[in-house]
Amino acid sequence: MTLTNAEVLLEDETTYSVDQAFLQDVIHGLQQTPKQLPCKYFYDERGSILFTEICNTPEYYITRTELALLDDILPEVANLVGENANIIEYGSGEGRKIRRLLAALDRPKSYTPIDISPEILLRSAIRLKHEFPDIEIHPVVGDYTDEIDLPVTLKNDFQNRRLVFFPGSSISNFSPDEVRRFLANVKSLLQPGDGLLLGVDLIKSPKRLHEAYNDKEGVTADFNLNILRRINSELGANFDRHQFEHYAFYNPLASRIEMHLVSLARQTVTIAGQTFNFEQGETIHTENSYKYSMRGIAAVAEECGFTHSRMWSDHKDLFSIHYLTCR
Ligand code: AVI
Repeated sequence: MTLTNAEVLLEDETTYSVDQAFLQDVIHGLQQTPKQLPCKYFYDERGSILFTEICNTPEYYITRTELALLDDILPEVANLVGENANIIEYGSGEGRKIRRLLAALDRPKSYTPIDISPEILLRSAIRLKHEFPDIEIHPVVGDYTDEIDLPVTLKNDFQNRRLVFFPGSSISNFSPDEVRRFLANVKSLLQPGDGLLLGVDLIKSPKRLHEAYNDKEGVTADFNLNILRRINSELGANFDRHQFEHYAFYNPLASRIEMHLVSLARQTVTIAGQTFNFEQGETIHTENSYKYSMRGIAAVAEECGFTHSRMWSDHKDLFSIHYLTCR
């Protein structure tokens, strides 16, 4: 069997066409000790639906707190951003937050959503064009962990301020090194004086955090286990998802929620002709979700070439939004 080919040979001699990057990341992750899988692979169609359901669970405070906070601060944000700004959003999603931002700003000139999924981009671009006919919309297909090539019209506009919008605390799922790389990538798109509006989840009671990642209905558990279903269906693997259990806990030393899948038995799994052995109790580390203090995120931003101009949090200090200005 060779991984350079677009097809892999299964045990029963049939061939299977796979996404090579996905296969290599899965094999590489499961060869590590402890085993791990990149959390970006949660988001196939079913995973994205489950994530939207997580956002609506009573325990997951992030989405509703950020939306309410954003509503409160929009007039101040509009003042900071000024008129005719070019808005760039990383990971555009279903668009609830950007709608509010675009409606609040003073005649924004353009909106550039960046997303890995062309379908999501197209859908949101059509809807937004309909709602905001005067705003230029320039969708860009791209992985926001990589460098982004902006549309030429935007590249050539040195006159109007750019604002990068990165809500939802998606920054939480980056390692400290990845955060620095990400901020450097954002900075490369900006001129001094341009802004970054960043949503960041805050350190809080471990109990509250634990509940948010262990909702009673088990939606987060389904979301976590869905990655095994995805590996089975897209890479022809044979994970038995009933032999794995969702396990999420707050690690206060690292200020992060860790999500794992724990093997409930000694078992062997085959993926594209390679076997992986699991001991009973062995885990696959599937996600980290880092929580920050206000001062912590301000320090990282300053270190990465931004001035920490303004920050807001809700009255319970659950969530924060930061306006960073490129130096
Ligand atoms: C997308 N991201 C900010 C979510 C988080 O809270 O880290 C992903 C998530 N994982 C489990 N629940 C939600």
